Amino acid sequence: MSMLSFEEKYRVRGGTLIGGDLFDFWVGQFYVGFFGVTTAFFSFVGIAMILLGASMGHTWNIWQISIAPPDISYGLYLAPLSKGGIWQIVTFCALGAFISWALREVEICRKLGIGFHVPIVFSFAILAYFTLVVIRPVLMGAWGHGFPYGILSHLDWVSNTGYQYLHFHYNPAHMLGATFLFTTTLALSLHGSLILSCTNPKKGEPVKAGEHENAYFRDVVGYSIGALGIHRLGFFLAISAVFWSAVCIVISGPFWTRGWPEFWNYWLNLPIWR
Ligand code: UQ1
Repeated sequence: MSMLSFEEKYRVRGGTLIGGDLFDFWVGQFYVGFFGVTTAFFSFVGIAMILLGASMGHTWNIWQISIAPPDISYGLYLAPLSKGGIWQIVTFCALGAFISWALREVEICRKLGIGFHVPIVFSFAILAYFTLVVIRPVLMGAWGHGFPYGILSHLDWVSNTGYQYLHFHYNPAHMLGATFLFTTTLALSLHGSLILSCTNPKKGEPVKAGEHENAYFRDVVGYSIGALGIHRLGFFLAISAVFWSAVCIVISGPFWTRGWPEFWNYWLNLPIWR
């Protein structure tokens, strides 16, 4: 892999959060660090537990393998390995690996002297998972409210949980989450196509830059948000999508137990109509 011009200055010691110089080294092109070691450890143990859980199941069909959480009757206690305990260990390892990865990103940001935008946005993704398997189950009083780890089984869980509230599209936070999700894909498609169009001009023509990018959007919609602005907009849209998705599921159960369409009866019940 080619060396970037600033790599000499970036590949230096320091910037670590923990462990000092002990893990401050690279394996090939990959920075290790204390959190690289913990990421590897949690990933190894977590995947080993998934394989153990799969071996105790009734199928090796990749679509049907599933590691289920404990029965609701176990509440917030630890369950035997074969009765959801594996799910609990996998959940712990997954969070250990995700958080380690985010902290490794922080160490790399510190070495590069850049902002912490990447680990901050990634922590929103971790928050979404944490909401589903820890915050909501704890608020509802049982680990059994977490979702099962399987390709089809987690889809069944989403479908069943949605129908439990009759129609999730009437959940106001779900509306915001879905709208931000679609707007994120719109913004990224506009941005990705604009950058590709400027960096791949007709054969023989020079690569275009900022002026052309601004001119294109001023001509087509009368406004250009700018090269830095589009990334700030993407950052905002992406974390908003994840944030409202987390809100939409955490309020379903702990805050609202009936069908979501019924929620809007509050409007008809306002005293102003009497
Ligand atoms: C934009 O205005 C812009 O500035 C030049 C970009 O920068 C590279 C973009 O990628 C995009 C997509 C836009 C257009 C965005 C809006 C909100 C008009």
